[in-house]
Amino acid sequence: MTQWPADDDTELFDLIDAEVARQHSTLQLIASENFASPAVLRATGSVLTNKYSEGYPGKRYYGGNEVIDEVEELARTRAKALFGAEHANVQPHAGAQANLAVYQALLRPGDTVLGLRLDQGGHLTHGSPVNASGILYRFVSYGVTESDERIDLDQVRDLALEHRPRMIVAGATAYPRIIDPEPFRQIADEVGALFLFDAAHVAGLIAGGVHPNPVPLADVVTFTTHKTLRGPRSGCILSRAEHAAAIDKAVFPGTQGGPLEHVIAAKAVAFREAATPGFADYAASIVANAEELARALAEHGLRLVSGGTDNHLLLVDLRTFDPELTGKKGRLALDRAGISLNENTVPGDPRPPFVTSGLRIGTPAVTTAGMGRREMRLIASLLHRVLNRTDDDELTAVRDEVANLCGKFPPY
Ligand code: DSN
Repeated sequence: MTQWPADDDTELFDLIDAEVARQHSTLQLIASENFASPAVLRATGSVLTNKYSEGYPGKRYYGGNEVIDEVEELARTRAKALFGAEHANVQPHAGAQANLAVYQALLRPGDTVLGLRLDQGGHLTHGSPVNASGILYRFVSYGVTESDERIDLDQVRDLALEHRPRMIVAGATAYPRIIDPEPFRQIADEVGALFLFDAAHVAGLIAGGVHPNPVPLADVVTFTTHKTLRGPRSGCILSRAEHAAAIDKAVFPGTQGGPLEHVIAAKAVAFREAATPGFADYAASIVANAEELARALAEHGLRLVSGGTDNHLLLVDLRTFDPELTGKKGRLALDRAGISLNENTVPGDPRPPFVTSGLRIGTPAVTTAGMGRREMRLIASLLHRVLNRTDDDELTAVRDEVANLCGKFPPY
């Protein structure tokens, strides 16, 4: 038997215990987070982490991959079945790597691409000048309308006709409404562009049948597996068969080395879990909770971007509630009260992204924990108390109430 070093790293494992305690005693309202299932955690922590498996099932550069091949094939098969896709690449380490690989597969440096503005809900990999996407490709950004703060499809079409992009990207990280893939497909067809739908945030809502599935319409769909989909921290690419070879080549050897097969195994577990009727109920509850939270916050006088939500997140514009209160100040106060979320720019935000005038609030994790509409109303009142310029005693009182609430809904 191998003489392993003693399992006595209390310095590190005490920190993990502290994080377990934090996740059990504070409210997790970050829209891109969730609690992974015990089975997902088990696969992620398995001996599959020991294996090198550069290449793909049946075409590896290392021996001993007969079991790994079955694991990765299972993940690919389940991903394709869950979303009805012709091809799946389950190797991207994260959403950013998935998007970068798609660009490398289907674009040439300098090609023009349309994407949603970062400060109106887009993502760094949709053309930010500080990201490889914005450095290597010529991104042109569309935004939301001033009137109803929904994606301005007229602008998408006008920009597409003017710039003739090689690709149009739909998808967002801070947009509280359904993104309908149909008009994007039509515009892409009109100008001969490829259509990429980045479903990172809403993959679980699509799998659960509460949002339209972009797979039949888009050339490629990328997503992350750890947000609404509730799997391990990772990414995935679905595509039409005609793009399969180029995408596989762009993931490996194009942009990544050895795949993380323990995480791929955990993705397989998550895809199976997401195919159950229970998951469809879960996805519907995420949205119902977000709608209830939005209603209750509006009753407390907080303005919601676009007037509400029909997905897993809401964006609060703090400017009308308290012109002096920035997103950052709000988030820091909420952190002290045991409520975890992030500051976010809102459309037309005059403040920089590090300060912002908004808060992004998500319901995937609290819904996994079993909270429902009644708890959403309580959470709205706790949020309101903190944002209402509370003193230290009030923050402590809210923190105690948060711990009491979370104690009734332990995720593990
Ligand atoms: N960081 C993710 C989010 O919070 O939305 C996007 O990459």
